[in-house]
Amino acid sequence: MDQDNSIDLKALNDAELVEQMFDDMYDGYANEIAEGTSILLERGWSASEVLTDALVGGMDIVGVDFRDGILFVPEVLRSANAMKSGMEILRPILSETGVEPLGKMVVGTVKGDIHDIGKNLAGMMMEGAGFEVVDLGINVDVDTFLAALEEHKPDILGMSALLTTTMPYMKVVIDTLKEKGLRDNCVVLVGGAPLNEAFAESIGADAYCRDAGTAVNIAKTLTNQRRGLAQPSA
Ligand code: B1M
Repeated sequence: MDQDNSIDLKALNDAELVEQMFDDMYDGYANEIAEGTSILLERGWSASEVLTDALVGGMDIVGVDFRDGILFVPEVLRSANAMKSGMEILRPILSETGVEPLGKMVVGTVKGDIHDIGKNLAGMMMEGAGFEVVDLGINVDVDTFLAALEEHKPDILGMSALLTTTMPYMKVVIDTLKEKGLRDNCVVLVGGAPLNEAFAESIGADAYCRDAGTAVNIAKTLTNQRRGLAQPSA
């Protein structure tokens, strides 16, 4: 399927290879992204360097042309698929942990929103840091979130939204938790490109996570704080 792409990726130096991966991400060449990811790892790049500098960098370029109407949904889906092929190789490395779970997170992309790359990344990084992660997927409604909180009793509820039209749904979930007296049972973390700290605060979340690494740091801090506090049961 990646017919004309006869470039020998191994023959390229690091900078050329990353540049080529940007092109391959743009063109949605999943096999080439997987190969490029493996080559960079073999050359000693860390998983997070490959992720940030090659994969996310490539997706940023796709995002700009999507915004400007140069790329459309089918093409961007192919790029997303290519990105996932690289992420699958990084997943075991990012998720590697030998320690006892630090806590549990239930995470999902909110109702109306099908973007899942960032949510998946945050999940992988959390697993890598030693958290158990229950991923509810995309387009998750409030009832599904509530059922998962009841079933898994997580320390953290993570929500992701990439659209300005879906981010208000996070407030629907938090308000429902409040109405049912469940809000204090877990830390609520929110993430996604259109959010910011002020928004997180305004909807009653505990914190906004700018990126997956930030999510890990905040999750550790807030779960430790919670455990340090004497929890009056229920
Ligand atoms: Co969409 N899309 N998209 N899209 N898409 C954006 C978000 C957009 C900014 C593009 C643009 O115009 N430049 C724009 C939103 C504009 C807005 O609302 N202001 C947009 C639009 C408009 C749409 C559609 C409406 C287009 C249409 O149909 N006309 C449509 C909506 C569908 C829907 O959801 N109902 C749509 C569809 C799609 C695709 C299906 C084609 C595809 C998604 C495929 C998939 O995810 N499986 C897609 C993609 C790929 C994008 C862009 C190009 C890339 C998003 C991405 O994956 N980024 C995006 C443009 C952009 O952001 N550059 C765009 C990489 C990812 C690693 O970053 O998700 O921000 P991010 O995650 C980060 C942090 O935000 C944070 O950590 C992550 C890692 O560091 N984080 C969390 C995220 N979630 C977290 C949860 C946490 C913690 C941290 O919990 C604890």
